[in-house]
Amino acid sequence: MTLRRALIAVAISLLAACAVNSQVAPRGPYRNETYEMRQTRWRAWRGAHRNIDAEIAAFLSTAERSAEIAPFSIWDRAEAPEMVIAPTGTFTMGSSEAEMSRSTNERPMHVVTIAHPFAVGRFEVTRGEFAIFSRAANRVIETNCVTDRAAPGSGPPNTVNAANFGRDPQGSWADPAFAQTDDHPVVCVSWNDAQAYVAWLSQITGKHYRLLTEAEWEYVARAGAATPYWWGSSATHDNANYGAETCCSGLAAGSDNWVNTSPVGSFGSNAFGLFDTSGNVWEWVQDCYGPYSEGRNTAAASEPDANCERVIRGGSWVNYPLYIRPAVRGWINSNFRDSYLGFRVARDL
Ligand SMILES: [Ca+2]
Ligand SMILES: [Ca+2]
Repeated sequence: MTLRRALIAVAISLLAACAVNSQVAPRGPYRNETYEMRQTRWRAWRGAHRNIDAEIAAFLSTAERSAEIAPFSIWDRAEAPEMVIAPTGTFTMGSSEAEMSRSTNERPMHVVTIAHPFAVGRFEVTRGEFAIFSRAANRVIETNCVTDRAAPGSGPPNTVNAANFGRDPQGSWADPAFAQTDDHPVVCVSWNDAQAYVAWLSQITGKHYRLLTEAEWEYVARAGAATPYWWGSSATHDNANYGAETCCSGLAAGSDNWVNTSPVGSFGSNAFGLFDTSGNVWEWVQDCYGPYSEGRNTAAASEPDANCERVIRGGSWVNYPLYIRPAVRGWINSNFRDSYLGFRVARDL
C-alpha cells in the first residue's frame, strides 16, 4: 500500500469511527425534552401514583430494604427532580489501602450507619430544572463563575481550588463557556445557590428538600460497592464522564463522548439507581469540610461554622480518574461558582 493510500485508509477509518461514535452515543432521558413535554410526562406519572405518600409508607413498612430492591421513584412536581429512595444500611466510608493514590483525608476508614431512609435525586440537578427555579423565584443570574473561557480547551487545573482557572465576568450557569442543553447538569452554582434551590423546592412541594450529608453522599455513590469505583477497580470512560488521564483537561473517549458536561443519565446507573455520581460535575453536599480523624463528617451533617468551606464530591468532566472515586473529598468556599461544580438534592421521607 502506498503512503497516500494508507493515509486515506486511516482517514476513512477515523471518520467511520466518529460516525459510529455519534450514532451510538448514549443519551440521557431528558434529551430534547421541553418543559411542556416534562409536564406531560409528570402528569402521566402522577396519574399512576395518586397517593404517593401512602405508597411510600407501604414501601418503607415492608421487608428490610436492601440494595437488591429496585429503586422506588418519587416525583413531587413537574418542576422538581426525579428522586429514588435510598435504603437504610451500614457502609464503610473512606478508601482502603488498595486505593494507592488516595489522599490522607479519605482516612481512617470508618463504619457509618444510615438509619433513616431518604430520597435522593436520580440525577444531578439539570440546567433546565435550575432555569425553572431561576425564573419562578425571579433570581438574578450571578456571573464571575470560574471558567476556561480565556483559554478554551485548556481546562481548569486538576484541583478543586482552580488557582489558575479564571474568574469569568460573563461566566454563569446560563453561560459556562461551553455548550449545554437543558438536560446537562447545572454548573456555576454556589452552595448558597443550592440552598436557595432546595428551599424553593420545599416551598412548592410541601416536602423537605435539602443537600445530602457527606456520609449520605458516599453511601449512595457506593451503593454497596467497596471498590475504588462503584463499578469495580478501574476507571473507564464507558461508565462515567471524566477527563484526560493526566492533569488537566476534558476528554471524550469510549462511551464518553463529551469534553465538557454530558446530559445527565448518559451512562449506566449504580445499584441504587443513581446516575453520574462519579464524574460529570462535582456535587455540593451539606457538610463543612473536616478530618475524619476528628470524628467529623461521619453521620449527620457536620456544620460547626456557617462560614466554613463546604465539601464537594464525585469529580467532574475535567478531572482525571483518581478524582471520580466515591471516597474522594474536595472542599471549597460556599459562595464559589465553577463550571465543573453542580449538585444533587435529597428529600426527607
Ligand atoms: Ca469526558
Ligand atoms: Ca457527579
